[in-house]
Amino acid sequence: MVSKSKPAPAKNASTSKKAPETRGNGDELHQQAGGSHPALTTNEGGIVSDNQNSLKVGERGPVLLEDFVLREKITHFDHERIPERIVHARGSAAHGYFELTKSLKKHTTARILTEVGEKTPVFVRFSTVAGGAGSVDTPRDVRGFAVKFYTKEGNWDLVGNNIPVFFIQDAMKFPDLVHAVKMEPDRGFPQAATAHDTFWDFISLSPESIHMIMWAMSDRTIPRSLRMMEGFGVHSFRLVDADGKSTFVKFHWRPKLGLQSTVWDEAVKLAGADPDFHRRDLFEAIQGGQHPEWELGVQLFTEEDAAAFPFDHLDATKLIPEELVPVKIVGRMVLDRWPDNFFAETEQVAFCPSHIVPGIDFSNDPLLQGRLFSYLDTQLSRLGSPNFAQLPINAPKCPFANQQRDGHMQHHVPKGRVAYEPSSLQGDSPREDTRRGLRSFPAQEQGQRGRIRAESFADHYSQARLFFRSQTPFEQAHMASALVFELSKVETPHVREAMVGHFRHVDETLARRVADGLALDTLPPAPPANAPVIDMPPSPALQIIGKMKRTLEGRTVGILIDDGSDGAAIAKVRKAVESAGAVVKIVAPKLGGAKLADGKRLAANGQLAGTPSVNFDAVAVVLSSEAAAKLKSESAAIDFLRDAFGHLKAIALDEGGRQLFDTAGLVADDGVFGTKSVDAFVNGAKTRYFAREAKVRMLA
Ligand code: HDE
Repeated sequence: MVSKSKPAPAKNASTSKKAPETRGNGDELHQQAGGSHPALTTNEGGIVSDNQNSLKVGERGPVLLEDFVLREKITHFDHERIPERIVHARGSAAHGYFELTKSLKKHTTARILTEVGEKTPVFVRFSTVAGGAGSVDTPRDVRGFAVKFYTKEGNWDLVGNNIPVFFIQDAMKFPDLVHAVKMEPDRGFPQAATAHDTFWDFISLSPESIHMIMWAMSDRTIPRSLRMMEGFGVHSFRLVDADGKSTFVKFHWRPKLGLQSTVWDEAVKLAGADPDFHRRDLFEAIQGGQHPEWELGVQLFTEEDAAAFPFDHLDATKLIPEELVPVKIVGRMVLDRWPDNFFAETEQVAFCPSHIVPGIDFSNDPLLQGRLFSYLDTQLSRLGSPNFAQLPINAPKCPFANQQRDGHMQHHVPKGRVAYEPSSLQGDSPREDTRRGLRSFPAQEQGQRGRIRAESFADHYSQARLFFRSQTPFEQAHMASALVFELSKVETPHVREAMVGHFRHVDETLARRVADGLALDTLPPAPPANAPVIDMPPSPALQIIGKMKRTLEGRTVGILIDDGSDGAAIAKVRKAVESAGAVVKIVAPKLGGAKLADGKRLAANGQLAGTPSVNFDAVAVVLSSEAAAKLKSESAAIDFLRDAFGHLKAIALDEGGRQLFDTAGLVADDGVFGTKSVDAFVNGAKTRYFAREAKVRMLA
């Protein structure tokens, strides 16, 4: 006999406090008999009597085609996926608000930049670039940083990255760049990685990419958390004031928690330990009330200022050093609400750099100009209809009206006869407004038509040199090692050699370190440079280590315990860590926790085998001698300490912890503390121990 019994209704697992949407009027007819759950219905509202069994002839007979309930359910399921983004497919997003702290009234009419204290809702999506939607969170990759401001004057999308420059100067090259970085078309790998032949082949033949390559090989592309990244609008935009005067602007986001990155070995291990590391981190921070926050900064400059720069600001492979044009902080952005539904919001959000508001305008950056076309175009294939703007996540939160009509999935039901303009038949049909409307800056443009690359875009190496020479020695070593790692995955010798040739223009010592790491006997020749390479004064603002904040805020400390651990020592560490603004997670061989020395059981947040120390910013190990002896033969416990040490983290140890530390063959340094000196540990955990690195790995 086939069972017709129904499983108990699952508890609503939604994180939202709102009641699940009932889609319908929720009238008495549609209440489940005798319960508080709404009745399960078809899309047409018909109440479903059996959601477990399809309609059959007899118990073991064929299923009937007339089972429209089954067909509707399966058909909908078959069409659940939409095309993932061609780039930036893997992303995580959150809601929040932007608040202006300093008015830019002198420069723009855009209300969002003139009304101090006004809060504007935002939706922010962070992403990796190269991998598919299901790829891991921690590959070496640029991160997208896209902000949709729902302003009172319409939506403004600032679609940026966590790096202030880009690989190419002209949109014409974008499909080539992306084809080169994505998995190779004949073999279908590697996923989410630049470390392969086609990427480096393209780069070796595109010297304009070398500056961006310096950034991509720095620790900027292996961030510790999405909450600890900077963001950049990249291109120059224009601010336009009430008199029509324009000022150029570059936008910057500064994380309140400071910049922080992982080390490469940690990023690689995180990919296995938690493929969703960044998404989970953002989710847990927001759900836990630690709302991530950024400052908005602007670099403002005039056409005349720009003429004096030793580079062209319209070239997206160049940045404007802060020493040349300071970054003024004008606002703050807080992310305080996780989306209710991943697909409806994070997947369906459609960012377009062409979405601006009056008072903001574009520059002639040829990369930006290409983007103004691309994003609208891609939404049509991704979301399937020009009506994507009507989706709740995309719709403006200010009034909007026009004569655009119909199309797939039209949600609006416009009233009246008039769907055109000019018209005289309907008093309430929308009209243009020359006073308040979007206006383009009336720049004078002239010149010869042609497929031309500006002379002023010719210098590809000076800013690459500026970036490399501005880094601390630790960061330079990470960059050289990243290059050796990446190029060691390249099978074609001439591609590796061509890259080393380019580095000779950046910095001869860098080229030598990479050549040495690849075991090249001679330094390949440098290719001819199109323009003389100039030395600019180093810019410490380009470092990460220099911009790390000494803080434990927003960080996580893991405490490894087992049966017999000292409860008082654990409590002391927890208290000190929590009062420094960090979260504590207990790790034990068994999830149910451990029976402490005082007989009480302490539950764990993670089982040791599945919770390695890469999950944490610092660790404490509190163990009885017996447990330490037992864990000597548990590689997860040994690796817990070895990795924490190797990833340059602070470590606190009690007696038993110290025994395990010795078993792991580690030698204490100034980043290793006793659990008795909790304050020293908490203070020490606010940073990483870069000087330790020379003891744990051979860097290029
Ligand atoms: Fe994008 N980019 N891009 N890009 N980009 C897309 O739009 C494109 C560029 C950036 O979270 C696509 O909706 C071209 C620079 C972010 O939904 C696509 C060019 C910067 C996101 C597209 C660039 C970015 C995208 C893919 C060269 C930093 C994710 C799906 C002219 C300033 C937005 C989509 C999100 C997404 C095209 C270069 C940032 C195909 C043609 C430079 C953050 O339209």
